[in-house]
Amino acid sequence: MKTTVAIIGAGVSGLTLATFLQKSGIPCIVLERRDRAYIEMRQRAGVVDARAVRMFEQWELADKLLAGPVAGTINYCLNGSDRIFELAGDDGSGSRFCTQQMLVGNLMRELLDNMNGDVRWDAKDVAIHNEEGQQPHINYIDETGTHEIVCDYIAGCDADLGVSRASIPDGILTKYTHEFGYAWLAALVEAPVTGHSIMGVSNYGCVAQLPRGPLRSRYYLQCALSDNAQDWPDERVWDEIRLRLNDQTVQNAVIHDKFFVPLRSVVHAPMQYHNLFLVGDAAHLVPPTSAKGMNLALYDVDILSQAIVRAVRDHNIDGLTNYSDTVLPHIWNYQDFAVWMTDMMHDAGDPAQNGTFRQMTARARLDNLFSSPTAAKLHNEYQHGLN
Ligand code: RFL
Repeated sequence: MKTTVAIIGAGVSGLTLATFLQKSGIPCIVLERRDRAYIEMRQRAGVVDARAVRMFEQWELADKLLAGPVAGTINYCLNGSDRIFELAGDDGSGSRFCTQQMLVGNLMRELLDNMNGDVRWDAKDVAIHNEEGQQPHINYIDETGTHEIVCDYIAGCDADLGVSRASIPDGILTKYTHEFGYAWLAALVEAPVTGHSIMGVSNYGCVAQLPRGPLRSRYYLQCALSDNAQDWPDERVWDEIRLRLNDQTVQNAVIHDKFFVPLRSVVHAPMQYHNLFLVGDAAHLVPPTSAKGMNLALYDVDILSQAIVRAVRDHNIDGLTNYSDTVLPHIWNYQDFAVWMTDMMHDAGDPAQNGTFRQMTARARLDNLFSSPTAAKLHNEYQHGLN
């Protein structure tokens, strides 16, 4: 089997890239190790930033793919005292509340039902062959047997633990990483956000509540890296939410799932090797405090899809040659933003001999967002998505 682009991974980046290529008339095949039902129910991000909204608009896909209202405000409350930050632009444009699950479901319908796209679910043992001077090809196994796909380009959209980055020989990539030293407990609850989305700072650690559709929300609570499910029975989750929001009126609700996310930042560079291009979480991770992981993945897709279209249609490979150099400055800007947000929102664990030095500088930074129009403007630019 021959195609132009083999895409490894049918997450948000793989499906978006496939949709853009298919719309451009460029043949591609997506290989996904899980089944469609699993991908459709995976719940993660909740906001598509304004830059990504514009990207979908340019492809005339925004109306089909994005649902949900503009994210107009965020409550950076401090020990329960409201501090409402205005996010939306003067013209009402801005980031949109649209869960990753909804975007992925809509992409699948657009790609498979409307565009006749080719996604191979349950593709196991994907092996990438990307040696210099040879035609790239991919082998995989499914229930019908062993298959080979010969292609011109490979997009590694298979996240941090996938095979794409792992296929690059040792010594080519540099890994840059930062561990924050604490984690988030993420709890999906049967209760909507009733007012503003909350990113709360408190003397007991960070607390966040973000919408996940009209009936549900996800709470995030700062916790220790070593914490596990036994440490956090449902009753404790609700007690901590009430404590950190300083609001005893918050009612317990059904908790659908709980999991732990260690907060860390990672960049692997360069983001390409011969004809393989790394996209999204395969190349970089940001802590979810920044709410940018999915949006950075969409940024990579934007740059890569344009480069592939130019290479195939105009035989101009400059965009592909420069893919990594084009994308990485944006990624580093957002790594900086993520560190800034994460340090500001959390109790970073001051050593006893320092008093609460880091906590105090974090609070000063938060105050600045509400006292300095310049700081607020810069924050808004990052939230909307830098060009
Ligand atoms: P995905 O979406 O994880 O998709 C990767 C796909 O690759 C498949 N795969 C393979 N397929 C074939 N062969 C293999 N060997 C394979 N190995 C893996 C997987 O099955 C999967 O289908 O990666 P992608 O496309 O790079 O997208 C990245 C985003 O999903 C991620 O950055 C965001 O979810 C991060 N994130 C958030 N981002 C935001 O922009 N805003 C948020 O509010 C936000 N909240 C979050 C988040 C991530 C979280 N977790 C779970 C870390 C909240 C949380 C809790």
